[in-house]
Amino acid sequence: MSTIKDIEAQIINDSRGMPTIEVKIRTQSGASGIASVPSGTSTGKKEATLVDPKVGCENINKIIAPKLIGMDIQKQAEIDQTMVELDGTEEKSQLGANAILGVSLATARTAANFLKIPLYQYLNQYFCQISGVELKPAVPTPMMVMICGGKHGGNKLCIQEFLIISQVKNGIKIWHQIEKILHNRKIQFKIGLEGAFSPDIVYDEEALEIIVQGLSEAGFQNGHEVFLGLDIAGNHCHISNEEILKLHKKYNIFSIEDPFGEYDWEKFGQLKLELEEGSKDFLLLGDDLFATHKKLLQKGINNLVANGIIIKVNQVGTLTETLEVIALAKKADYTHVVSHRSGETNDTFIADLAVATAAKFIKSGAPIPKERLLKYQRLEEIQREFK
Ligand code: 2PG
Ligand code: MG
Repeated sequence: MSTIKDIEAQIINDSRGMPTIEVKIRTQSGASGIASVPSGTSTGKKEATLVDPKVGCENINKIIAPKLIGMDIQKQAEIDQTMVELDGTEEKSQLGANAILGVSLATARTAANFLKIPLYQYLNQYFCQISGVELKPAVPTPMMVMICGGKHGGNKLCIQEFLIISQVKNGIKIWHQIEKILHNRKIQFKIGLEGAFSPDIVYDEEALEIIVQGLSEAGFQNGHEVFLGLDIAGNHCHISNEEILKLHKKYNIFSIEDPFGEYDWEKFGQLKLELEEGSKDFLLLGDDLFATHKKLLQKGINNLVANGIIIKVNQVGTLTETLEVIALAKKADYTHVVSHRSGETNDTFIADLAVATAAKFIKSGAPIPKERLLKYQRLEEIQREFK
């Protein structure tokens, strides 16, 4: 056993140049661990509340730390529960979900360091305990955004993310190929928040055509080694059911995230029924719809609105609650996709989380910017350990 000796929070900058929280925990035994907190740009209303990071740091240093010092670092459930109770609100608005999450993630990393085991192994053990099911860790397939629009792109495209689902090395090849196509077609572009191209084009279909051309020129076939995905981010981009089905058929799109707004349960259910009528395999993901929240996921399961869920640690605010949501998803046969946020740090925690829970997929941006690539590299490192 090793007890918490001190907890220290400080401000760091995220990939958008915005302040966020980093937490360091030390134990009596000398073990330590650091974690930092991501945050979103196209956030939903159901997400737990983030406080100003400065206030969050003060809350950690002055309110949370004194409560947790002396607790056993391996008692993740008790530590998370103590913070939830200390906060006392449904949406973690008192202390801030960002403050609570920083401590929660740093706790797990410190415990893994204390035990001298990889983080994914520690998380896997805790997940098995929570879910009551034995599960072997497994490395997920990346979903990498190639072209962006909406709140991430600052351009005229409505759909937020045009993704390819494949191995990282394939993603890098395709990314470079798309860059060539944009140059050849003389399309101006910027780079969006997650390292994808934000081209100066108007039609979502044109973005899909560029991606399909890019992957075929890079030597791949859509639907074989490489699959396509969309995050419509339906809170901000309004597309009809018919249009989505048309894109799904025409471009052989495998994964569709947030096709509608976060309260459009019925539209999700309707689309799912229609996708099921087609012959193709599909993944219909709820992100802002579920907000990594157990009650919302249960509602989705009861109403047959999707077959997958995006998992974002900061939507709920503790590791324990995150793992509970994943356990529920697995029980209902939902595919869970562990996801980054548009505002990221160099912390690779989500890579270990995805492996620990044997997520089929991980969404961590284009495989180019450092804060995204680090997560994919962590997956490759784990993959080598498995061999
Ligand atoms: C999303 C995420 C990540 P944000 O909508 O899925 O890509 O974006 O972090 O801005 O909410
Ligand atoms: Mg999303």
